[in-house]
Amino acid sequence: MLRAVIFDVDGTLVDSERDGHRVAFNLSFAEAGMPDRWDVETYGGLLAITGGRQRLEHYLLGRGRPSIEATRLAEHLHASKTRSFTAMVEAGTIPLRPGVERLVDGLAAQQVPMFVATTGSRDWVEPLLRGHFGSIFEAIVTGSEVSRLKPHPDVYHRVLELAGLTGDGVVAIEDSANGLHAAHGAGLRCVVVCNSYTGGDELSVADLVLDQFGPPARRLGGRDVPLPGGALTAETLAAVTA
Ligand code: XBP
Ligand code: MG
Repeated sequence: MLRAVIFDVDGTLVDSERDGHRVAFNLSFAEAGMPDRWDVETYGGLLAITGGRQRLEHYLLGRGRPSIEATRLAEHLHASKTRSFTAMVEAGTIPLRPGVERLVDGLAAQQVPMFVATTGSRDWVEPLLRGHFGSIFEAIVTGSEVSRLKPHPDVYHRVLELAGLTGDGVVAIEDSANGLHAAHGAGLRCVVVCNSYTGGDELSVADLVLDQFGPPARRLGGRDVPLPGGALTAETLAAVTA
């Protein structure tokens, strides 16, 4: 029985990394007068480090910055990056992945409780989710509220605590190996809908792996029409918990 669904954000609900976060990080380098720029391939490698501030610190240490300087500079750059990315969110430039709205609407129609567990910062997570979904999520836990980020399960444990649930009948929807390990670490089933950055991740322990959510809903006379095979639906998620 499907008791709840917990969504990841970056790479899952939204394809936000290549043309969103990466661009915001490069704006923060430019604003600081630094020559560094993360191209698409470099950023893909850095995504192994979860947390934008931690990703910056890792990069700066790797470029030979002394530890204290790397920590201080990462904090400064990440604050700037978060302002830029929040502005991108508020300008409506971070769209949902195709098929996400259909799945969320389908779960809402069946009164399946939905939650969010993300590594991203609350500053931008809130306006992003509010802008796309209103107040449909019963609880949202972000990287701002936990000390250990994915692949640690802390963010999922926090959601389960707020929801008053155990892992039984709860499915996480993720996009990456880091997210998969966090969800499994919290005792959840996990469906991975990978993307151009995470298709090469080691995902063999996932309960289901897809490369897309399926097409957007097709409405005929104001109601959804059945979709061709391969679309992720509430029924698929219920089958994963069986
Ligand atoms: C993905 C992350 C985040 C984003 C950047 O989070 O690791 O750090 O890349 O956002 P998830 P911040 O897939 O768990 O949603 O700069 O705010 O960390
Ligand atoms: Mg993700």
